[in-house]
Amino acid sequence: MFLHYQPKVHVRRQEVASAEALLRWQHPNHGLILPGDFISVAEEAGEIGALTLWTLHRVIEDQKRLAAAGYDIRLFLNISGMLLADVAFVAKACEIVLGSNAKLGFEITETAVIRDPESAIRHLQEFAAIGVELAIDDYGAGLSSLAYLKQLPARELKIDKMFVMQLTSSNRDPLIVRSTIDLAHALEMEVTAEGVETPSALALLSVMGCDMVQGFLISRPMGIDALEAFLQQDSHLTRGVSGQSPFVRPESFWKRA
Ligand code: G
Ligand code: MN
Repeated sequence: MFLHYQPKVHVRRQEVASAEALLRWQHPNHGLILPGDFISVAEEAGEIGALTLWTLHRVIEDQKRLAAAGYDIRLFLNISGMLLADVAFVAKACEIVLGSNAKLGFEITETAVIRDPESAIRHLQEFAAIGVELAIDDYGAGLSSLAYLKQLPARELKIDKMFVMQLTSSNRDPLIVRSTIDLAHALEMEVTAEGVETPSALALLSVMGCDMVQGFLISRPMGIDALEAFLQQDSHLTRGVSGQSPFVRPESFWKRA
């Protein structure tokens, strides 16, 4: 198992705001396996807690390494909904986070909260209280949980990529995305669009007031070395004489693509 990181870029500030850790499994026979194909297996086998704590340790090491290199960005990891009801996991995770002094965030899918809202909300408040920023992941993909949304101590709402990937080719998705952005802002949350793959989607999201974007247009998930190089390149470009940010590419770039 190893981690890849995918940056989230702040649209107005034109800078990398944070990055999300994504677990990958390099299997000797089956090749690269993505979390969608093994997380549920780990959950069923009762191994998800141990796997997530392992990930947490790795992410803390990587966050410290980036901070030491001058890029003290927050690193997010995905937390399975199952673990939000697990008292032992929450206690251990809090202990590790408190001892780490690293800038961290947890991404939580909304469906996770619906299963056992009371303990989930209480545990999320414990994480928030020790400085872990919370993001609601894959918003819109599960059952709607507007009733819980307002109770969660989350600072960020991530719109599921299924709405973003068809943004400029569908009639309804732009309406859903725009109203979700407005809803999140009304609840004083920042909005991230995942699955941003085209310049036209980025342009539309920017006009709609979306705060952050993540997707193949900006970067594919990459190893920690590549992330550090990406951040280095980004800081040079944003400080550059032209004042041009790497995310604003010349017209010729899009014509090629
Ligand atoms: O559930 P979650 O949103 O954490 O899933 C992230 C997954 O989506 C990762 O495995 C990542 O490789 C994939 N992903 C990230 N950006 C894009 C994108 O722009 N398009 C598509 N199709 N997949 C993406
Ligand atoms: Mn996620």
